[in-house]
Amino acid sequence: MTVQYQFPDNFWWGSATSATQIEGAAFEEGKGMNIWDYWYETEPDRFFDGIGPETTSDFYRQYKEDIQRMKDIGHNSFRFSISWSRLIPGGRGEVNAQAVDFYNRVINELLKHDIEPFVNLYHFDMPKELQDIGGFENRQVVLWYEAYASVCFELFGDRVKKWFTFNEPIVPVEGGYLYDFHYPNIVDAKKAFQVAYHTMLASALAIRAYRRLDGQDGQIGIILNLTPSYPRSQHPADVKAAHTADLFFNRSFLDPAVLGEFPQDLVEILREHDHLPVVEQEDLTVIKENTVDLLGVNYYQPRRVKAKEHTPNPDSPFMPEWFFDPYEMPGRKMNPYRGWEIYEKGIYDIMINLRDNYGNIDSFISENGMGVQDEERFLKDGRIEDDYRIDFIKGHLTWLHRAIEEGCHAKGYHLWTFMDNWSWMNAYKNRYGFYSVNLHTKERTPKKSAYWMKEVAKHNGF
Ligand code: BGP
Repeated sequence: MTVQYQFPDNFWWGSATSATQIEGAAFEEGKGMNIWDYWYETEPDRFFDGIGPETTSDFYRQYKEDIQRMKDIGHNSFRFSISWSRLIPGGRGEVNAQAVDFYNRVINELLKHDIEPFVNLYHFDMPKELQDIGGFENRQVVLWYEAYASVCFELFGDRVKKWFTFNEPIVPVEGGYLYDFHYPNIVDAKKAFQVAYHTMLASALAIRAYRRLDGQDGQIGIILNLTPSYPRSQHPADVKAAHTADLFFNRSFLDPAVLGEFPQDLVEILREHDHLPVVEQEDLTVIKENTVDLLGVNYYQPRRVKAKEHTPNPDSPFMPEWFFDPYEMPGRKMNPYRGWEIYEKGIYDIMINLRDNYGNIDSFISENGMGVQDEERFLKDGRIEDDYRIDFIKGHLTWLHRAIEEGCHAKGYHLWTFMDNWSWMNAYKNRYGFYSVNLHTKERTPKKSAYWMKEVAKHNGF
């Protein structure tokens, strides 16, 4: 294989997953209930084909073989999340010994195969008991999260050296408090901003706890889904719309995580519309002093906007969409299954922005991937020929490579995801994995992209 795009030494090749989406054993071995288990139990019809989080690829039992499969395709790193409600069933209080044992076995197995564990503490899965008292709306839950994070560092931090406080903290805010696609499906912008703010406080408190503990010498960061915000035109009204969308959807989390403060323009907008969250003064010092070492970037699609066509009715509920309209750019390339735009250069624009405006912080692509419906259509001689996925990855890696050549500190690329897994509302509708999974037999089969990735990892490029 001739290598045209050579990546820096020790580049992280791997994939990302989350507990609820892969573990299974949702009601077993001492695990407590989280909001997904609960929502499925009470409203199963909300989920595609009525399939809930107890039907997964069963990583809980097959982790050993799966880690061998990771090794087979050249992974040197792998992200999974700890399920808060598995480790501490009620969200606070007693630790579940079976969970400790499970995560120890996973970590040790990864290390045995020279695959570095990247451990995320929270992937949309609030313990149900804590959601009942308001979830992250409630300041007390922030402190229980900090306690949970500390337990994880103490139990596993001797071997885990890459930690992440949250995956995509904006998603539970959007889904749960603004747009009604995640539990607790409330639509209330004031609550949304409170939850967002408390999440960033929780992240900073966990980082502080990590740094205060003896013997913790790894890196700690956060994983954000960044959606570069592009205006329809260079007309000042369009540019302003894109700037405001960027404030709400990217900088609201990126600035406090990396720079230690919230963007002043955003604070002004919220103040003007009486939507500032309740803040205790000393929190801002905690946030200032506990910024991340490492940033995971999940990149799927950009956000295209234009100036508002109609002034919003001041009596309607306050929403970020008061400041811009979505713009469907003619001719844009789409993933028709997921309905997301594919714009490879977005990955480069994100990296350049991090280089120029965020101190060129160490980062990596922590998720990028292509969900495809009815993938069995591409089955040939027992294997899914997912050339579209290879092209998708190549396109993004080409731009990532260029960003690195231009001095960006991008350290790795993780695909979403390792094997087809359960997804929040969509269950098994869209498949993303390097491995396909037969939901009935749980049998895993490498797709063409898995073989391709093996070569990429081996040559550290393509
Ligand atoms: C990200 C999440 C993942 C994953 C992925 C694909 O936002 O971090 O958990 O699910 O998106 O999205 P979906 O599964 O909704 O197609």
